[in-house]
Amino acid sequence: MTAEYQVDGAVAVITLNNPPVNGLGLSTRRGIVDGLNKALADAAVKAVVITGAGKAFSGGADITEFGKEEAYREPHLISVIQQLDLSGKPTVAAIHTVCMGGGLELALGCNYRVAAPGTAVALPEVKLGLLPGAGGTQRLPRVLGVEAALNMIVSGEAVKSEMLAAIPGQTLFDKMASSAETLLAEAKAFALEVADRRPLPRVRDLPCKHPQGEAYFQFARTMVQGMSKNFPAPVRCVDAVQNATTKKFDDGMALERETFMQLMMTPESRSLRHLFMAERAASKIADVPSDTPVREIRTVGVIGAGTMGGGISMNFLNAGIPVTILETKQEALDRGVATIRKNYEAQVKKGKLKQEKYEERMALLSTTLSYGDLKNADLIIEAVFEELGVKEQVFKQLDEVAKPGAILASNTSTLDVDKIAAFTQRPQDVVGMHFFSPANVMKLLEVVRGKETAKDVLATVMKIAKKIKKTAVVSGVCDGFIGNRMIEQYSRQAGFLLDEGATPQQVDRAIEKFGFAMGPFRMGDLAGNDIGWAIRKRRAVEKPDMKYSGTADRLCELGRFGQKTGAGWYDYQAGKRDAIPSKLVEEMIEQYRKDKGITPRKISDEEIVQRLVFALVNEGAHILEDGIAGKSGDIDMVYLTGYGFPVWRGGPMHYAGEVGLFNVVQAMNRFARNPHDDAKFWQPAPLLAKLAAEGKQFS
Ligand code: T1G
Repeated sequence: MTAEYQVDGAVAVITLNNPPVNGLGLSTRRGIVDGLNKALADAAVKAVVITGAGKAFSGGADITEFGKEEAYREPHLISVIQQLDLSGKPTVAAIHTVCMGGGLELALGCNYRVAAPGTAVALPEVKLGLLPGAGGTQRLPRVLGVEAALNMIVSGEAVKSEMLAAIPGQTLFDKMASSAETLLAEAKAFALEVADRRPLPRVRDLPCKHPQGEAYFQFARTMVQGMSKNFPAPVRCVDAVQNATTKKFDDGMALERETFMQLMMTPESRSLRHLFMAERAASKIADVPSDTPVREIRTVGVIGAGTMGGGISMNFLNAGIPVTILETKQEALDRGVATIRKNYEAQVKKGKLKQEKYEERMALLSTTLSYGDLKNADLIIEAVFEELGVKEQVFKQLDEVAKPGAILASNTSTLDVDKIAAFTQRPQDVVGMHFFSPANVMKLLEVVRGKETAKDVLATVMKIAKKIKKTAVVSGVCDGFIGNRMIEQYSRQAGFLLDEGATPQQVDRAIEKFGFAMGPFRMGDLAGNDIGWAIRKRRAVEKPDMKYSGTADRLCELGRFGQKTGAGWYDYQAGKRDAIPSKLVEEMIEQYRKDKGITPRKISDEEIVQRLVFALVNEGAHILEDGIAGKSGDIDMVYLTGYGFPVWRGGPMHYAGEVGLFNVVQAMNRFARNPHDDAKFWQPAPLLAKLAAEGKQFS
């Protein structure tokens, strides 16, 4: 069992030992009960200390058990805590490092709690679309006070143990240890001190009141509802904590349990649990062992001080890593540095960045016009003009000057990383690092693995991505990698919907109601419609049979590139970003339909959403078949962190599973029969058809 028992004099010690964070899986739960029974049966034992081995007291329920039958096998965590409640000998939780979710609930079931400073304490269940399901909503308010407890439960955020110990009147911690190193000894000594104290103090016996109960909870409920309209769990947390102040303990517990089981079954919680696992799984690469040695990244070079180069540089400066930016002209360097300064100054003005932090970061930045100054850089990222010839110049120079073992990365979003690698004598050190604009804001980083890219290069880039707070997803080499390859099909469908009778605002409204941050036409106006225009021109040469609506080209021929030209799919007033439906664009679309002999029809929002989202799903399935993405969860992470897909729907591939792949395929068959659509595209990808036929999901 993954909980050890030993006796030290009159104190028994139960040590949770289920690496990496002592998740309360079945074997751990059994180990606790087993240890408790031994302690109760041993007359020499006067008190029991429970603590955690390694880097956590406990990270809570074992998320690797979610969805498995072990999670539902007795002893449930609630049953374990009931044994603590019924214990005839004092139990002391010795808490350190991480004490979260069920781990905190376990500690709350003990008679006493001794904490080391610096311990991250949280009830993060709400982030999984749940609420604490083992008494957290009933016990935490009893020891921390209703308002502090409710804040922790609704936010799910971690609070340091010493902050909680400072809350007036708190009885969460009976004693603060002087350090994590001395915690166990101090907890044992404390256990001996209280060994004979009776009655044993139980959190459940404490009163729980709020002086203006009704009014306070009404206010809390209104606030929480306003902030979490797409998530049911937060407001249920408010109900549960209110129950702690109005109902008997056992009744409050029963209601908490009932709510927990209900929330477990919600699509929102399934999405959040899926994304919690997908985010952690994304950093694992099937054929790159997690103990692959990584290269040290002490200094970074960035080629290009444009929008991307500047944004990329800020990521490393923010992580305290020195950056040297190289440009070909001094004024380009000056412009780039001025933009970085402006971005930081804006954050300082908003109070998001301290002045001294800003100065610290700028002190890490240097600039140069000479490649020779990059000779010591451990990682060099080029962010120059998106044209193969220009990339060739850059990588040939880098090959000359970069030190052996330096990682050479390209920020390309559409070019072939293998071709770029072939410009050097060291293709094994070349990788794609595709940042998304604005690079210092967007969390997504597509790590493009060339066929020669070395495994330790990948492991290094995945590690440095975590350090600069990016969600890194590995992509193989293909046109558009993962995100842009899928968004191209999504955009094609958006164009066909206009041909067939929808307006840009109807399409945007429908998909934004579904939950996207921004519809395809507002997105085009923001990013620039000329980007798609250039890609379609390339397509016309490379893939002449790839069908598009002609409306986007006509829009660009009118010079309506979007916000940057003051008009795009929508009209804009000077200096404003509000998208105003454009009569001129609607007439252009109507004329296009006439030219094509298309009689417009009324298109439902449901069809709009299905065609846009299932286009992502079908292309995503092809991407999985081609091995461009290793896991469907990776594709979901790309869409969540790079394209504004609604979190509560879990990403396109997860969402397809929620709809049912059978139903997705049926819808695609309907779309294939539409003469104005692209029947060839709507042939279900073989992987999708296979899974649908077997009644399975992508993950
Ligand atoms: N169970 C099992 N494994 C876990 C885990 C957990 N609860 N939490 C993290 N891991 C794994 C993670 O997958 C990774 O594995 C490794 O630990 C390091 O994680 C009844 C039902 C604890 C603060 O939501 O917030 O209790 O990749 O990279 O940055 O009310 O993980 O190494 O193989 O994040 O140091 C509530 C979620 C569950 C805590 C550590 N608990 N975890 O952060 O490392 S629901 C949570 C975290 C519950 C009860 C309900 C963080 C962390 P691998 P990491 P980290």
